[in-house]
Amino acid sequence: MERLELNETSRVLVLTGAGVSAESGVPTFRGANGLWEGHRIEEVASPEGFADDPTLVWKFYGLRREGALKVHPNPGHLAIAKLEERIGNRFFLATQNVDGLHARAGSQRMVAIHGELFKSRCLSCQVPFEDTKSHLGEPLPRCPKCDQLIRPHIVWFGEMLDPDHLQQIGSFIAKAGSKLHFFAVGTSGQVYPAAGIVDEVRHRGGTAWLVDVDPSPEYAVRFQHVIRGKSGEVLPELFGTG
Ligand code: BV8
Ligand code: ZN
Repeated sequence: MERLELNETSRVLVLTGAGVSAESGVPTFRGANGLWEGHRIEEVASPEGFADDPTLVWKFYGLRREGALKVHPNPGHLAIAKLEERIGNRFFLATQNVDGLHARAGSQRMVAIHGELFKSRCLSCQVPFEDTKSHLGEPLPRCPKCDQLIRPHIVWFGEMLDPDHLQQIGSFIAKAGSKLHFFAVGTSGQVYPAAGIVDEVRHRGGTAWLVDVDPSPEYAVRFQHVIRGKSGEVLPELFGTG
């Protein structure tokens, strides 16, 4: 397998998707071919879906909360956290995953660009709070202050990502320029704006690597290096943190 040669000016940006949690036992979206119990994920993970049927949407997230509480970080998560430990502020991680496994593996310099499964927020108060409850089989959760519905603190399809997250990613790429090594790990590159990060990296002269057990061709063509394999096996070797 190709080796990553880092020197003391190299900077590393990692983007992870559902594939990096697959070896922890968390199902991927493509694996479910975009369906959950016969519903299209885009329908369930959307503000319209929540407005139409908040009970169904809470069932989707409540079951995922229960599942995510039972899983643990895998060697792929750990290799990413170890690389951060080694190069400090020359490292940054953007994850599309909401399962919290990167933080549990020790990652700190990171943004969860599609939200966090174990946080909820009131539709009108808007302040996110820690919430590990599945709310399954209970009445819909309501805000103790204003009695408005509570929703998962997740970025749904059709919703804006946190501009601060995008700003942190953009400035990391701009500052790194040609010194940047960008790794997209376990993502099919279908969801924007995350899927567009590789184009920004290339535009700035960075080097792009894709690590995926089954790379999607229309995404892979945008990378200089494509490594086919499981992230839990590839990353410890590639990052030399095995
Ligand atoms: C926005 C939270 C705009 C939910 C997620 C038409 C209609 C409506 C919207 C759009 C449209 N066209 C484009 C859009 C925009 C839309 C989008 O891109 N849609 C796609 C489907 C076309 N994007 C949005 O809506 C975003 N917001 O654009 O706002 C806007 C602008 C102005 C004003 C207002 C709004 C918001 C996107 C965020 C959606 N939320 N997550 C939840 O998780 O419950 S997305 C969700 O799906 C995940 O977070 C993730 O991002 C995505 C799934 O992608 P992956 O992570 O890549 O997972 P996948 O299963 O696809 O792939 C896994 C890969 O791993 C595979 O390649 C597999 O081979 C590999 N793998 C498996 N095992 C392993 C492995 N690799 C290595 N090792 C292994 N062991
Ligand atoms: Zn409230």
